[in-house]
Amino acid sequence: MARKATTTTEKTTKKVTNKKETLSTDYLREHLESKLSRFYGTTLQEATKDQLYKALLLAIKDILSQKRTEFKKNVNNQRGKKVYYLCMEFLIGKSLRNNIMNLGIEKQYSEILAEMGYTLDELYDCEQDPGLGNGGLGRLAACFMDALTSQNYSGTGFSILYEYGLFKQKIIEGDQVEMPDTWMPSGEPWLVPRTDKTCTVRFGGHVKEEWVNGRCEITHTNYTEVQAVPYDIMISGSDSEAVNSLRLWKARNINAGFNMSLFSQGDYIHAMEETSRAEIISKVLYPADNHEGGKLLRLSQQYFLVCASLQSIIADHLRTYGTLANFASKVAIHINDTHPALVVPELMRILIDTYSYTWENAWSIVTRTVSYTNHTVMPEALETWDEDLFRLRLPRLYMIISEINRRFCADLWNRYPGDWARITNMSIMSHGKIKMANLSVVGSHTVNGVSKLHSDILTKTIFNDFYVDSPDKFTNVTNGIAYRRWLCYSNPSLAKILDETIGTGYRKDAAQLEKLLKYADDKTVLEALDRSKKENKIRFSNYIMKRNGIKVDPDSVFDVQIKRMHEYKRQLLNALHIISIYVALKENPDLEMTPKTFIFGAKAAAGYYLAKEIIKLIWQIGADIEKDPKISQKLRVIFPEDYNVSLAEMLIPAADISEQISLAGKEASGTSNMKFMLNGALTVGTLDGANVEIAEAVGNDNIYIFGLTTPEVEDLWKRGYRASDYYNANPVLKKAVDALKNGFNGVSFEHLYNYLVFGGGGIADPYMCLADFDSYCMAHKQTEEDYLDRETWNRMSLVNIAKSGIFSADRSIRDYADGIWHIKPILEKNNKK
Ligand code: 26Q
Repeated sequence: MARKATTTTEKTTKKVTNKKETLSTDYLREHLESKLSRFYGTTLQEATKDQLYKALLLAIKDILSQKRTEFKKNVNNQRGKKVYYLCMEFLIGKSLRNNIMNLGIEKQYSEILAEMGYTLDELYDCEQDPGLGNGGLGRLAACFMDALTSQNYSGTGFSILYEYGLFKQKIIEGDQVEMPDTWMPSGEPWLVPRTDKTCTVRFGGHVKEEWVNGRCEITHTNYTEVQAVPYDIMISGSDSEAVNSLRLWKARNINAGFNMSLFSQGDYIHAMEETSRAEIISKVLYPADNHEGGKLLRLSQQYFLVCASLQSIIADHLRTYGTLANFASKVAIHINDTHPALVVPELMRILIDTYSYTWENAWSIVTRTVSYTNHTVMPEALETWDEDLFRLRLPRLYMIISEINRRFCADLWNRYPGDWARITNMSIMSHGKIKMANLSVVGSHTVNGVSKLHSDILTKTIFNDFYVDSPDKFTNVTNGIAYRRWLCYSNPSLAKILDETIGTGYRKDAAQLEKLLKYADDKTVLEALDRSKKENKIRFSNYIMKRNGIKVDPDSVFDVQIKRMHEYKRQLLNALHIISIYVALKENPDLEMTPKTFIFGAKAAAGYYLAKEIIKLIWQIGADIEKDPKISQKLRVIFPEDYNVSLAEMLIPAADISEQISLAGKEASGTSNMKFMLNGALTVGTLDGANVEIAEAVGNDNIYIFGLTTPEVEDLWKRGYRASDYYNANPVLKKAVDALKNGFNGVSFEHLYNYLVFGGGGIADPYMCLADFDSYCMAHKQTEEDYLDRETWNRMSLVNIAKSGIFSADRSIRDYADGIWHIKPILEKNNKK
């Protein structure tokens, strides 16, 4: 179906509007042709797939950019309050499909590409997955940008343009090997460089305070300056007027690449060194997750993000209002975990040193502007900085934090005289460390946890003293997910069933998913769900064969655990259960069971030895089973390497069982639990994080809850946990744990055996896998029974889908907007309701 060649000059004179109805197939074809001709000197007929991909991307960027101009006009006219979301990670995943779907123009593009013999899916495959985040926290930030934009809020994300995102994972004979992630070539076209908005960030040097005419003048000398260059990614919303930006900062040497004076003196090496020193700040994402780093470069990254973002926020505010007097009523700054907590002292510095505010007035602005989300209660993940290191790198901020702390402690002393324990616990600086969580609480007007249980634990444990002091500061906002991405776009077969059964209203309003409950006894709908799951399992099997060369049987039960590898998430408990099945099958190869495929996806922080050992264990169990043709008919374990957002998008729709098995009290929320539920998988989980709310929503008949509760864990911990008691009391468990000594596929895991039973140096089995083993196995037994009754299983699956609406990020964002940021959606110019 060849079409006539077009001319090679850009023909687009027509303005792209933000109205969907004007984006006709003919118009978009012409628009795409103009991109091909202008940038590649080619035509639709002659373009290669790669040229088509790039031209399509440019076309979408054009549409977004026009929409963005319109939206910005409305934002400025309405002078509403704006929110700025600061986060060291934004795990956005691929953008092309999401933008096309959000803009509602997939049908038009499918038609155009079909004329060329291509499908949209083929072009989506050209995009790489940018890994600008580690896991849950970064993905949450991305889901929140989507929800903000889809609901017409004005919000900007700020982060770092890491040249290398999270490492690519290779697994070689069970060993994780980290490879650099060069995401830029295919991701770069989304970036809009805003070199006109470049600013500078200062590190180190000496600070002098001088009293001149009754005010304290600050002079900062001998500092090093680094440029921060912004690159914007436009964020589309679904069926909305808004286009927001994610602004990513790239570090650049102040001499724009090279010190010419050193260069002309022939000192090439030093000229290069100077450049790399500055630019190293945005080189690479720290691959830690729920684990403290404490490295100087990480501190530099945090300050770099904060300093550049605040300059951008203030410049924007001054452009509109010409004053900072109304700053707190027009600006909300949110810090996602403590990583951007330097916003508090940095905003103080700017207000006092640059704009001559008094301490009291500056503090009032800061504490009315900043809010903070905590994502963990685990002590090893709570950031602290060594005071000496901090003072050298950020001398002025050190002075300001000291003064914040001095005033704060003096106030505490007035109100709790003599209560040293309380004051030490609440102070921002103690024992030579700066405690970032305390700085965040003190400098924010609101602090929230990310699930009901987590928010409750915060006020009862790590922030209890703060809570007693100011209870109104603390609140909960349960996490949510961009459900259109995680259902409508990544699971089209389920979306089609929903469209046909309950209408399309749920695509705008997730609460309408509940309409599905009416069909809980409708055999046609239940069977359609069953077929859709099967289709997705086949789709995943084909995908994983192509991606990793792994063969899976779509007729087996898909039991999935995908998340960062961490002791507290207890992939080891899952492994012990698999070993127990394996042992049973070895004893009786004719044992009747529905074939099961256990699927894992996980990266371990590069320096986290135990996590890497657990990857190896699971991989070797899988390899060992493969050697037995009979057993591997019934039991398989696969560990596809390099788990990322794109893999999740294929795997979650195909899952039958969702493993959410962290030790109660440890997982702040979890968000994959919500994605699985939305896609009809049934949860085997502990009462931890958002699992508690999932159980509440679906009822105990539609979820497999097992294990100790948070108070039981605490109680057992206090009484003295002895893993060996469980080991000795349960022969099935004992056999599974003992099997670690002989190992799998010729590799012994005796150290893991020791870790579980004796504890090498520390307490044995610190995350209580052995205590929960028995009830975990019982939960699994129940799933096996229920799975055989297809109607019951499908009904449970239906209830999970129907009840997942509350876990939409749209709801989370409305909670933040109404309860914390106090912002309102931007109304269309002619639609002021
Ligand atoms: C800290 C210091 C130095 C280097 C790295 C870090 C660091 C980096 C990332 C510490 C923590 C993180 C990420 C934490 C995270 O992803 N937490 C998860 O957040 C999700 C969203 O709220 C929750 O659903 C998960 O329960 C929580 O584990």
